[in-house]
Amino acid sequence: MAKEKQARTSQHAAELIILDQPSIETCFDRADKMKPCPIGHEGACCKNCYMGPCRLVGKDAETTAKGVCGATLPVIAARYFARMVAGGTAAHGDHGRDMAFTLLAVGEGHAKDFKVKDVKKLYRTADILGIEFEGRPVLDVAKDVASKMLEDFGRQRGEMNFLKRAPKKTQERWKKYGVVPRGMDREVVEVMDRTTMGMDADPDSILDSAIRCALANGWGGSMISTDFTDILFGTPMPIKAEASLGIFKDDEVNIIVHGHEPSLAEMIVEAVQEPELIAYAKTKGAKGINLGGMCCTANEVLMRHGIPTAGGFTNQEPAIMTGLIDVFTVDVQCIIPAIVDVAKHFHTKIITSSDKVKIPGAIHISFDENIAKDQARQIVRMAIDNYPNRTKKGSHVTEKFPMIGGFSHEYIEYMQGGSWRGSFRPLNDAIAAGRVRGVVGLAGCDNPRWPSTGVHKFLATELIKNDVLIVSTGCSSAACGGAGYLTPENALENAGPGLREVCEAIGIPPILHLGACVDNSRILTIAAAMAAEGGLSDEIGGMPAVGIAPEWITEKAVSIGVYFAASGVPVIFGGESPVSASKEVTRILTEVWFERYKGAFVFEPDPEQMLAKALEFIDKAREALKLKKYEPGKFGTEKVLMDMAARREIEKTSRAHIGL
Ligand code: SF4
Ligand code: MSK
Repeated sequence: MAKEKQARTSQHAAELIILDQPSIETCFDRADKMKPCPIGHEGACCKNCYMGPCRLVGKDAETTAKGVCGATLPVIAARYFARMVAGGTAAHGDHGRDMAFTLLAVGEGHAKDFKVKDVKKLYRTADILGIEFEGRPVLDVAKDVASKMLEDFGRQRGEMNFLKRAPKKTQERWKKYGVVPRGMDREVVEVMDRTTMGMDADPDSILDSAIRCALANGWGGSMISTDFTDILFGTPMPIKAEASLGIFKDDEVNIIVHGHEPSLAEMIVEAVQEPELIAYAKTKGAKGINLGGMCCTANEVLMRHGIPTAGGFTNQEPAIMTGLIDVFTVDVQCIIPAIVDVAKHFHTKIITSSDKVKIPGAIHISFDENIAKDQARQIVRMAIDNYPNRTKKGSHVTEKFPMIGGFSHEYIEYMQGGSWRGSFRPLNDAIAAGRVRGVVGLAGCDNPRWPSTGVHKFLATELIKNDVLIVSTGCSSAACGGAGYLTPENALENAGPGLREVCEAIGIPPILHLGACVDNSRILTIAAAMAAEGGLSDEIGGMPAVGIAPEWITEKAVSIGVYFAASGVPVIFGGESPVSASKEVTRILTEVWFERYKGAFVFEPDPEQMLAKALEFIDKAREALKLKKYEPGKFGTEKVLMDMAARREIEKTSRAHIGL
C-alpha cells in the first residue's frame, strides 16, 4: 500500500505525510478500494429513468444494444457527457452569479467591507457592455455592470453579453452550427431536459446542446467570475509566493482557505493582518498568524496577495495530517467531505461558509456579505483559540518552493510592451519565427485514481524543453508550484533555446500561473487577443495552441474542455475516455468538432502520448498557417521579437513589478 501511494502522489511533501501516517485513510486508499464500475466507466450505463438502469454491453453494443426505452449506446454516452457539461457549467455559473451579486451589492451601497478595487477594469467592462461610465460615480457604474451581466443568467432569447469578445470568425462558426448560448440557466436546464428519458435521441444534437451549455460557462459564468473578481479585489500582477505543504508554521496560528469563491477569503486576508488579532494570537503563545490557501481559493489569494498555497485537490487530507492546521475554512467546490473525518484525528476545526456546502461534523458559519469582515475576524479568533489545543501529533514537513503567480491577461499584454505599447505582437512574432513553438494551457485537477508520478510535472518539463510556452490554472498550477517550476530560473535551466530567450527578455517564468479554474477564461481572452493582433490565425481555431487536463476529475473540467474545443482549441484529457463505449460519440468529439470548430476533445491516458499529440496539434497548426517549421535553436529572421532597447526597458519594468 505504501509503495502504491508513493507512486500515485505527485508531490513529495504529500507523499512523506501519507507514508508517515498509514492508519489514516485518504483519497488514495479509497481510490484503491473503490474500483470503478467498468460499465459506467466507459459511458455504457443509463439510469435516467426507472425502467433502468440499463447497461448496454456486449459485442456490437454500439449498433445493436438498446435500453428499455430504445435508447442506443451513442445516445446514452452523449447524454452522460452532456450532463457532465451541465454540472460543470452550473458550478462555474453559480460562482459567477455570486460574484455578480457581490458587485451589485457594492454598487447599491451594501456589503460595506467590499469595494471596487480596479476601477479601470470596471470601466473597460462597462465599455464592452456599452454602459456609459465617463463622469459617473464608480458605484453607479458597478451597479449597472453587475445588473447587465446578471441578465446573462436568466436570459431566454438572444445572446450572452461577452460572446462578442470572441473573434468574429469564431462567432460565425457558433452561429453556423447553431450553438450560440442564450442564457446560463437556460442552457443548463435545456441539457437536463433534452437528456431525460424520451427526449433527444440524436447524439450530435445532444452534443450541440452540451456545446451551447459549455460556451455559456467559458464566455459567461467563468468570464464574469474572473472579471468581477478582478474588479472587486484587484487585477493580478506578478507576485512572489510559496507552494507545498511546508508552508505551515509550528509556532504560528495556521489557517487554511479552501474552495473557489474568494469573497470570505479576501476578508480573512485582511483580518489576519489586524494588529489586535495578531496581539491576541500572541496572548495564546503563538508568534503570529499564518494564512495558507488550498485548491482554487488558494489561487485567488495567491494571485492577488502572494498568500502561499498548500497545494491542490489531493493535498486536502495531507494538509490536516500535518497536525498544524488550527482552522480549515471552506467555501464552495472540490471540498471532499472526508476532511471532517481526518480532522477528528487532530485538533483542526473545519468551518463551512456557503449555504450550498454543509458537511456533518463541520462548524457552519453562513457567509453574509454584509458582515463579511466580522465573520472573517470570528474565524481568525476561532483559529487563535484553537492554537493551544495543538498537540505534537502530525507529520511536519519543511519542503516548500518559491514561485511567481499573478499573470492576468492584462499583465501578459502589458509585459509585452508596457503601458502604452502593450500588445500581443511580440508573442505572435515569437511564435511565427519559431522561437516559441506554440502555447499549451496546462490545467485541471490532480486525481488520486490515475497512476501518476506527476503527469503535470512531466508535461510541464517536456513542453518547455520543446519551446512551448505554458499558461497554467487550477490545481495544475499548484502541482507545478509544488515542484518548484513556477520561477524564472526554470526557464534558464529547463526551457528550450527559443523559449528561454523570450523568457529572459521579458523576465518571466516559462509557465505563467493565470489563476483558478474559472480563470481559464483568461486563456480565452488571450487567444482572442492573439487572433486580433494578426500574424497567426484570425480566429481562435487554427492557433498553435492546445489545452491539456492530464489528471482531470470534475464536471467543471469537462465543461471547460468543451468550451475550449468549441472555441477552436484542441484539448487532451488524461485517463480513459468516459464515453469510450461509443465510437460515434468519440468520432463527434474528435473528428466532427475539429471539422466544425478546429477544436477537438481527445482522451489519452499515456503521458508520453499526450505530449506527442499536443506537439502534433501545434506543428500541424503551424504548417496550416504556413509558419516557419519549428526547429530547436533555429529561428526565423523575418521578424525580431523586440529590439535591444525595447527589451531592456521591458525587462527593467517587469522585473521591478515582480520584485526581482
Ligand atoms: Fe433505460 Fe431508456 Fe430509462 Fe435510460 S432512459 S434508464 S436507457 S429506459
Ligand atoms: S480546484 S476543479 S480539482 S482544478 Fe479548481 Fe482543482 Fe479541478 Fe477542483
